[in-house]
Amino acid sequence: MQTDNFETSRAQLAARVNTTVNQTPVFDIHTHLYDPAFGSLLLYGIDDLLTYHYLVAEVFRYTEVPYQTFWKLKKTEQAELIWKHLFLEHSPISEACRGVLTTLNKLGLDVRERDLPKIRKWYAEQAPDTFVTQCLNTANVRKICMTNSPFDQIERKVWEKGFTRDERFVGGLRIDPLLLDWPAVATELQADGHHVETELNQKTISGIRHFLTKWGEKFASNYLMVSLPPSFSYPANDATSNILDEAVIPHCIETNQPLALMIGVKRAVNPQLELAGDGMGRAELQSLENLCQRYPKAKFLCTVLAKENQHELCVLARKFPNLHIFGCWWFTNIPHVIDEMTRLRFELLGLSVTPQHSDARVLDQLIYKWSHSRAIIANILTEKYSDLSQAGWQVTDTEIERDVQSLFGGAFEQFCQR
Ligand code: RAT
Ligand code: ZN
Repeated sequence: MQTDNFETSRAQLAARVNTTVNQTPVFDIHTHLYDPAFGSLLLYGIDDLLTYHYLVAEVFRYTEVPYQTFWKLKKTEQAELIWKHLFLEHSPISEACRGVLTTLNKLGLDVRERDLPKIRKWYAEQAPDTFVTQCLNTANVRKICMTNSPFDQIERKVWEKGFTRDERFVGGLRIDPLLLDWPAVATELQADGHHVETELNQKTISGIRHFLTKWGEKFASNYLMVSLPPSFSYPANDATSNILDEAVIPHCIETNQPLALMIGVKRAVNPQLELAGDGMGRAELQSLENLCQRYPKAKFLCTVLAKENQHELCVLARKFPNLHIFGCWWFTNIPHVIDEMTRLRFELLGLSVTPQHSDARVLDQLIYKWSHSRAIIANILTEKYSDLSQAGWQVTDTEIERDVQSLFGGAFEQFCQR
């Protein structure tokens, strides 16, 4: 009898939590999506969904088509090859494959038919302007942070020309080449009108600061970001540490913007796979500890790629209020790892984290990435609230709403404003 009561109240609690998690709009703090004013840079539709680099890596598990031949194919032909191998010849159980199906299904398409031409036809009938809103509404996303790079020539042209911004798409300043490719990148800063030399002297540092100010203002950036290799080491006697100390961190403190460190990517492990060819490795988080300790006035956002680094990262965040951890990044964005990481974070940090971002590169991906993550987050939250009820603490609907808002962007916004 008592078990029955417990089951009933647990089911009711799960229903309340699910409703709130599904109805709370999210601020997606790291994506590769663009404001619709960027035109063709904002990818959407079935061919972009199918040629997502996560799926390109997977198709080469099955096909013997040479890399060069694949890259010479038109996007539609690549998509057909991926559809054939990953969806028709094998059941599409990987997370990236399943994501395509969740997306189509939630957009109202019948995936049972396995009919690619019909799916294409449906997409061709959608009006691009309303499709953006349809995707955001279906995914229940209120705001999206872009990844804006002053080193991307195509993107730069749009910024230089100017456009009316869609307020749902906010800026983020990406600086990988500045931190990882000095002095090669100095010529790009010079061409952009900044007085820098290859030597990191005072003149160069002020030129770099000028560059950061210019693009940060143009993008109205919310934060600065960089992806770093597992070998990232700080402090070190190298250009990366020097530029961090002299330019990037002072700029972040002065403009009250966090610096997002995404640590653990090994670029071009298989260059033939192009964008799909990056790998990963375990990072050495002592460097992050050194940064948080040396710069209590700077704010750091961090996500790490290796599963093995997640526990250590949570413990670091317990030590440093200037560190906010976010997202299940890239190879960790698979259900069993999201489940494990989210539990780890909640149990060590309570609600002072941003458990997920989408990393979407194709607009429609917002739908599956958030739907899959919401289900896992709701399940864990239910379990945690249920544990509290065993101690006599009954969470109210208002408290659930407050907590979910915080997880879905509220805590991040507060951290940025601090
Ligand atoms: O998840 C991805 O799509 C990766 O290719 C990367 O873009 C990564 O998220 C990054 O921002 O470096
Ligand atoms: Zn990314």
